[in-house]
Amino acid sequence: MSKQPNPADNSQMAGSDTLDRSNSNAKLEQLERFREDATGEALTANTGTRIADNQNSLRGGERGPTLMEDFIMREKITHFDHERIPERVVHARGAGAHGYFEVTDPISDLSCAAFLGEAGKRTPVFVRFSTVQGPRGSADTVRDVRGFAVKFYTEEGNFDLVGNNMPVFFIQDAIKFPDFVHAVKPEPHNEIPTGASAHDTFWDFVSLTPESAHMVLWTMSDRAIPIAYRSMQGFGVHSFRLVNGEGQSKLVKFHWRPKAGVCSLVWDEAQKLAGKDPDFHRRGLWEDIERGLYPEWELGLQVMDEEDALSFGFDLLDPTKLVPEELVPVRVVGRMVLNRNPDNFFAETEQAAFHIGHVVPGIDFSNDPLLQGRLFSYTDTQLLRLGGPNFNEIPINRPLCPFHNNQRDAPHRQQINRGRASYEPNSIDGNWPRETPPAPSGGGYSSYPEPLQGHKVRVRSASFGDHFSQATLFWRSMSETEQQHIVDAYSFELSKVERLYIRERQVKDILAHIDPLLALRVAENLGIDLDSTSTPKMDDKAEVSPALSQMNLLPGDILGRRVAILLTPGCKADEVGSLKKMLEAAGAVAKLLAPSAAALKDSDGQPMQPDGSFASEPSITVDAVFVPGGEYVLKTLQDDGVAKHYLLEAYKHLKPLALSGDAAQLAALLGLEEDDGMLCGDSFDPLYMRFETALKQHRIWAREMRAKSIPA
Ligand code: HDE
Repeated sequence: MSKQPNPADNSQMAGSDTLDRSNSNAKLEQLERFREDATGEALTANTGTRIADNQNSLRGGERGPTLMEDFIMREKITHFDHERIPERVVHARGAGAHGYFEVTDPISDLSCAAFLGEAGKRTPVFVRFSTVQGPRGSADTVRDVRGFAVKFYTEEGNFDLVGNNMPVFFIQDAIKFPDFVHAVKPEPHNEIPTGASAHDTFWDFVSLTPESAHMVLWTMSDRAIPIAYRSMQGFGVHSFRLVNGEGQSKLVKFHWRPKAGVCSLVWDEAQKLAGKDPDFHRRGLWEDIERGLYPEWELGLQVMDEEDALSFGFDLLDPTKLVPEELVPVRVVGRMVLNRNPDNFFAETEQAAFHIGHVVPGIDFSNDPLLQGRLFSYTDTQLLRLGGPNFNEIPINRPLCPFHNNQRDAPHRQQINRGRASYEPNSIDGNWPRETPPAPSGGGYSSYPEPLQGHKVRVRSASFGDHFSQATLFWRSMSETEQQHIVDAYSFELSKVERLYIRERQVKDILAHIDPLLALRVAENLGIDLDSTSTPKMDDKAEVSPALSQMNLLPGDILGRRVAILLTPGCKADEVGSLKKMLEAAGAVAKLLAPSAAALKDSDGQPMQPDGSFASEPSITVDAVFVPGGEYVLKTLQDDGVAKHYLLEAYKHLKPLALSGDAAQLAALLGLEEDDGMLCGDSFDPLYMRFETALKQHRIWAREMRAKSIPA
């Protein structure tokens, strides 16, 4: 294979945010020679023969049969017939983007990984976000865990951090994964439901599997309905191992912290989006990157001594446990910016093959039994999905650093290996390619020499035995609003379970052990009798972890927020202009919407072209709504059912709404009570200031009770 430029050379990497994008992309393209652009090129067969007619197949006579001889038509249709590959068995639905990782606090004290060792060093990354349950064509906004998989193309090889947006998992041992996945997937007899866990087999399994209690609580929380990929935290989940140049090792948990804060949809909104814009998350990611509003995360580490593996009151090897940040603070070591959309979904996002076993010197594994099983699964699944063992040669998967070995042949081999010896040791080719001594002197990978002892057994360590304490911690750390959403989610999901004994088991055997009040509230909604003597007593002094509540993780700015500006004939041109300017200056996206997609005349008599209509860009696709004043604003909107629904729905979903000038009369008309986010005003500047403050809060939670009476 030809030598590629070293990806660790920062000058080659996706440039700084301020660099001209096309310039930095051109540099990357030098690295990625496999990208193809057919502009200006002739249409050819795969063998290069130029095609004269791509409209008609070869026929025996104008009205006669098509001839077998038509190699052009046959090649084209054969290729088409084979276009699909098996979708991922889990995480089938996803979207990806390119970007870079930059070190802010080098950690050579902890790891000899070169890509983490120097401040300012940049490494290209490809990230794929996904849902777990649904197939490739399913909706983005369903209640589910999100995959958060990052491939770092480091100078020492690829490192894949294949994580989720929740810090724990449903099971403790890989051998249970097929059971769990079979239970959550659509039911086998009718393949229903798509993209949902609200069905009997899922709740049957989890109610019989207490180790899932903590993670199920996370999936019933707002974390399972993120507003955007850019607003999700990411977690490596397992304890991994870092090894430094002296061979010293520490256990580590990886964290991604979003600059955009952690924000979620509300459930009604998530459900409606699944129908009106099933691509909501992938569209948001794509559009933000095209607009230059690059999603960004900090990479943080929680570092623990191996001797402390059991000293926190749980086992660091147990993937159903998190390490509270109040116990071990997160050390931020770098940042990741996504700044380039893929050129081709299939070639990049669909063919990306992540593997928890893709590591570089300085990063190693722990004995977490879930992690250990994953080390087998990911290569195995790619063999089927990508059709053989050469998937590392597919452009999106190949390292940007050189790679050479004696592996040969197999389907779809891309490399043409020169030389006579494909074994080692050899004397015919000078014994090349050769081993490298271990890091740090040589840089060869050597596994941490962890001492092992014990009998060959199939047992679960007793230190994995407490399934409820951390679920309780999570529940108690939630704000009242978040707790209410969790109660609503359990009640919704369990009410879809047909078998009443499964509902009851989940409430009595699981929820009651997390918190009696949680159990009581869900039981009440389901009409289940909970004998208070059967619910365990809880310790009232149970601890809380403020870092777990997303109410404490708001961004403090409005970057990337989408604001609908509802235009009406005669709307005030100066207000619309100022609003657009101020929102864009703050990094928000202003969407001009009108009763139809046609241009209308503003207060100056000038045509104003909307970006879309009230119907084409429904309120569920935006974060807030502003109605500028204008001569006909009241008349136009009060007679327009779609517009009224727009405002009512935005109000119901607790979004900031501003009604300026004459538009303010709509509030009384629609029964929208003024509050911290339902704002009316005659004077634009103060109204805008209040609006922006409300937008920073993301939702007006205090409105939630009142909004329940809104039918939209
Ligand atoms: Fe995965 N997982 N997983 N998983 N996983 C896959 O690999 C598996 C687990 C995660 O965007 C598969 O290429 C087993 C935990 C993500 O392409 C498969 C177990 C976490 C993605 C697989 C787990 C994950 C996958 C399916 C239990 C969070 C999508 C397609 C031992 C830390 C990656 C594929 C992408 C994908 C197996 C548990 C994250 C079948 C056996 C825990 C983000 O190999």
